[in-house]
Amino acid sequence: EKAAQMIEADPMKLILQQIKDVINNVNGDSELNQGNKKLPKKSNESENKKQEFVNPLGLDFDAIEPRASPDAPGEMGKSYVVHTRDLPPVEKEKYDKMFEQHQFNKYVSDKISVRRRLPDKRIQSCKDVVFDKPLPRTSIIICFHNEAWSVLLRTIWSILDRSPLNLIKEIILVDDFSSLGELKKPLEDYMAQLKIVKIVRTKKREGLIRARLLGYSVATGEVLTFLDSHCECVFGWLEPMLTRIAENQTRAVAPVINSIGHHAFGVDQHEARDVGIVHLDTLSFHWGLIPKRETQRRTSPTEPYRSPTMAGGIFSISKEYFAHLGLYDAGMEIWGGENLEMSFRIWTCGGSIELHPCSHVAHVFRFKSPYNWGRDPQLILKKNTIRVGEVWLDEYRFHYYENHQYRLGNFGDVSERKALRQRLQCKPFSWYIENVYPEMTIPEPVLYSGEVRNVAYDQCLDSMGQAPAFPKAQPCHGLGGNEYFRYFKNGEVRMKDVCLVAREEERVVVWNVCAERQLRFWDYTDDNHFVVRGTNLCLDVTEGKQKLKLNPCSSSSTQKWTWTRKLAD
Ligand code: UD2
Ligand code: MN
Repeated sequence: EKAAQMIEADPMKLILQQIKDVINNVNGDSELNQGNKKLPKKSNESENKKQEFVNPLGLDFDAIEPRASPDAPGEMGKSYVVHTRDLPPVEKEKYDKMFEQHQFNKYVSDKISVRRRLPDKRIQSCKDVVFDKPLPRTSIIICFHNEAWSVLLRTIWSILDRSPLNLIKEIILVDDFSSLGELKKPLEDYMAQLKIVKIVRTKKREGLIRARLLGYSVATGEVLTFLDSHCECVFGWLEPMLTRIAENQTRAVAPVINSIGHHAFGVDQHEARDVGIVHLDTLSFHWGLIPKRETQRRTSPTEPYRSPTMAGGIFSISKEYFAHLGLYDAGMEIWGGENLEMSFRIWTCGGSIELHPCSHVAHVFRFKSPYNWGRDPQLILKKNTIRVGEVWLDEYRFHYYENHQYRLGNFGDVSERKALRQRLQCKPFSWYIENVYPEMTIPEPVLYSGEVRNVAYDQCLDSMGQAPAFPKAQPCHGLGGNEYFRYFKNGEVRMKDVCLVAREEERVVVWNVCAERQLRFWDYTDDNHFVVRGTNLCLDVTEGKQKLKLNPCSSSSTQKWTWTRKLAD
């Protein structure tokens, strides 16, 4: 109550201070760091021995929102196809406009009941599990920015209709500064009927990361469960996640994320088939096949998979553990990066991420972000991602930085997050690679990168354009581009898949797609020479200070080249 009032007064500032305090009190000696602390058993308030769907709210849901008939559009998760050619022009215009606005078919969603039924396609052994132990109660936190009414409501009804309500402490809707009118008073009026839903609103656009922190600050359940605002929970989704956390508080548990088609809203209910992974060169999240070692480790079909990363939107975590780990990085904006930050943090600081094969939640995946980011999305994502790299990746961050030619831009202050990592005594990223994600593809190490500057003439190696090209020495322009190179541990001077190649016969160099049987390996010596490996030829500049030649190696400074930066030995 009190917290809610403070939020009214001065939202983010107070929250962030509160959050700072939590983070500053985090330390690595806690029992939680031992990795096997159970959630304290609370009173029988959270007993859920009965698995019938009692409605502790005493509400008549059907009076609030009657269900549609079984043959109505979209029932049982079926697709509902609308052919725009059959629509009158006015309708067609509406259809297109809504699609453009949400990047999914709102027109179709509006035709489907917000309480549509879904089939239960879980594997039989999941259906057979009996949950007879008391489980902790969860706060469900859903952040949204201008979400479509029918889609948001369907998310909420899918929780109400398919979860044991005695396990839900509250549903917290965090409105991240939406402008749509229906998400204001009408949403409040509607949700007031449901009693279990709280609405909090940011006072300016905060982005999903700080919006979640606002949700956290008002949550009162023992467990937090995050959901996107365009999800449909499948029967039995919640209990398996809560069970894992009740057994061990350091587990973050995610469901199998099924997809809701963004055109026809059909629900595809595939079984668990992939885990979350990460690509180092782009520092981006991907789905990857379940590693063999993991399938072999599991002893039962209902056992969760350990996942190196999480997709980010849908998971449960103990509230105490979430705080112990340092919540989220409040310096991240709008979207992206927080899921990897969370993943590395959980694993290296003593916890684990699991993907539960018995828990299913469907989510509308889109090709394009529908909402306004305020600034260039690429820059925002880059900022968030660099914060992840700076704090968690040690020397492995350079693979990502190389991709941006080290133009990191202003990524803010990360000292507090680094201090957090210290206090929690988290393991190095190399430990994560070895123990959590040994299948990770590690790009060839880069030893040097940047400009290659000739000592005699103060000119820069320039590829002179796209391959194939004849490189030259040119005035250094400092813009990267054709004057940005990398020297790899294997001896290649390369950008992406293009190599600096020696032609021994003609004594020249060319810029060409890397291929077998090329003279493309160089030894960069302590005295700054590029020697064509296995020869006595060195990269040299002659004639007009521009033309590159291969000459017998000598002490001439025309054969000496320096790099902008040294990254490793
Ligand atoms: C995925 C995650 C998402 C988040 C994101 C990386 C799933 C299913 N989804 O992208 O949760 O981890 O990766 O950051 O794993 N939102 C706001 N304010 C904003 C922007 C978004 O409240 O400024 C809300 C939005 O309405 C939605 C949620 O945050 O409910 C996630 O955004 P999204 O659906 O665009 O992200 P998604 O699914 O592409
Ligand atoms: Mn989403």
